[in-house]
Amino acid sequence: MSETAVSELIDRLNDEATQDRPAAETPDVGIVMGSDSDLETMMTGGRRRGAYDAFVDELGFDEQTDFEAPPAERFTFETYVTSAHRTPDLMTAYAETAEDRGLDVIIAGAGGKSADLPNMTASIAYPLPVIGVPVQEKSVDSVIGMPTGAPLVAVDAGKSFNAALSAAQILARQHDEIRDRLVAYHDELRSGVGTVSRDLHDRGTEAFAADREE
Ligand code: AIR
Repeated sequence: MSETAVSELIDRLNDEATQDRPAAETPDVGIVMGSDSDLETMMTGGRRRGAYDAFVDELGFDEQTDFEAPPAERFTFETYVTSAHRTPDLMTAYAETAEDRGLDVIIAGAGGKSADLPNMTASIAYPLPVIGVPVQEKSVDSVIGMPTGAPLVAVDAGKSFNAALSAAQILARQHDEIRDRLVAYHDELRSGVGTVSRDLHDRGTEAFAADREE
């Protein structure tokens, strides 16, 4: 990220924090990641589905790309890259302005052994809840190892899909519509297991596995 881009983003966040926009028009969830190399794990999964898939495909959220022009969908998230080590000032600005910008919860993901974006964001954005996503297995300790009095909730390595569900659970305490969407998602999940179980048993392993590989 060029120096100008970093300063512009910091100015933008600070400006947005002064706008006092109605809650329905600001992003409900802020997603930050340490690098765009985290994108697949954080958003669209690859081997596993990610936070983007959970929000957009399962819960009907939309991505808000312009703070001043919200999409028609009521519930939204926004996405930024900010590194605890390469751009500590941008990380700080994001966390400091999060509440005033109208966010209700942050999902923060980072990888490597010094995955400090989630824990630092949680400390600065406090009392806003932060859900940490260790991008890799080796990042788990640095994400979750917080001292007493400095809270952070976290999901297992790579499980950004679950981070999105957890964020929605927090929002659902205020919004019945999100609660209903979460329940509908869970009902679908249950019935999917039922269908698979019945097919596996009734068709037998060989036929079931052959169809799966196609
Ligand atoms: N990272 C970036 N800044 C601080 C940290 N810990 C993490 C990113 C990514 C990993 O370092 O979250 O998972 C490697 O980043 P990159 O950009 O070298 O691919």
